[in-house]
Amino acid sequence: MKVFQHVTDLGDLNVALAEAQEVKRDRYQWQHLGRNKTALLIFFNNSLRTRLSTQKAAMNLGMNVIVLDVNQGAWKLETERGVVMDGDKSEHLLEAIPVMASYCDLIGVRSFARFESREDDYEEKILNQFIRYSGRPVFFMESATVHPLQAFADLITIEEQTPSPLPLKGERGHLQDQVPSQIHSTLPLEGESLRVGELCSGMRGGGLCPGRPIKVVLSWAPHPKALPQAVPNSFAEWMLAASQQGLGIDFVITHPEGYELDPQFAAGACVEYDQMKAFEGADFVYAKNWSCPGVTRPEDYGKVLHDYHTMMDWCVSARQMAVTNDAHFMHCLPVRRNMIVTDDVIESPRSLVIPEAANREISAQVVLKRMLEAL
Ligand code: AN0
Ligand code: CP
Repeated sequence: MKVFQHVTDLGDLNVALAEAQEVKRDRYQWQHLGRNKTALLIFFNNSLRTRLSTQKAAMNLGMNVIVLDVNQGAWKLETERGVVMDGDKSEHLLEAIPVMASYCDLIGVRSFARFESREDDYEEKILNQFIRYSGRPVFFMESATVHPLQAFADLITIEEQTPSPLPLKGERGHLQDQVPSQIHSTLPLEGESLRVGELCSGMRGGGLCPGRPIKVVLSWAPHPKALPQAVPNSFAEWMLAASQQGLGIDFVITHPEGYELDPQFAAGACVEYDQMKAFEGADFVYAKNWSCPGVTRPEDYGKVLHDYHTMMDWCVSARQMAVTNDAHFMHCLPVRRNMIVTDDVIESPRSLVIPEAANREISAQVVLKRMLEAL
């Protein structure tokens, strides 16, 4: 693997999920792969989980790790070509990238959306320069539009928390032998594809039953500041891919009008503007704030569309969770309590925020392992 950006970079998700479980069984069994190899982790933005979990994953593989916080101690970097550099930026990305690449074997980059230009953000102007000019494998640690290490960890978490693991292709016969209460999910027969969005028309009542996919709901929630779309973009992309690969997931997105996600990530998803309706019968609720993606309102790209005080109904609380199928609560963290989710929901036994964060080490290790194997 030379680039880790999209779900397609990982190939078959059943294989990747099995590899994640193999990592969990013994995460130190590939130390030889990383011997005398160096991972460089470059942060243009803050991080707690990505920084620690990716560093830990690299160390599990026997790698050396260098972490650079560009805004703390490095020269301020110019990213535009053709600029007369008479301002506060002392170095250009076009020199910095090959220099940094000369000290390492793999490069991870975090560079959030800047909200200055939708075109620049959605063209991944910064990360694409790393891919083009570093000559090294590059993995995205949250870029302007995607956060694939998070989405992979989320998928691992959903699979683990589904009582009967999401079945592999061809296991339907095996599932039919089980008693209904053991079965939490199923998938189409070989050759059938799951129709994403069918849930909108035919929602089941409570109780798990054989022959039905699990229902995963991505819900917008209020936040005082403009946040990127990277996390919901990737979550949508990965849930839809999992669905299309037959992992038995019905995926629904709920948000106020104006927050429609870019079709390159969310096309085919069922969108329900009524949050309570979307939550009915959900098995997993994934909360996240995002700013206006500029799809239905191009002029509002990167904006918070309403005063958050008027949107507090969207904060995930016991009221919404009551209509779910005893759903698990998920969030990528960091989370603002009593904005995105109430204290009682995030502290409840159904909350997965800690195992989800722990799985960041696993998703990163699968990705780094594949990159080392391809060196
Ligand atoms: C970032 C975001 O929403 O993209 C990182 C989340 C992993 N969150 C904040 O900036 C608070
Ligand atoms: N979820 C996540 O990426 O967290 P950090 O921003 O702390 O890395």
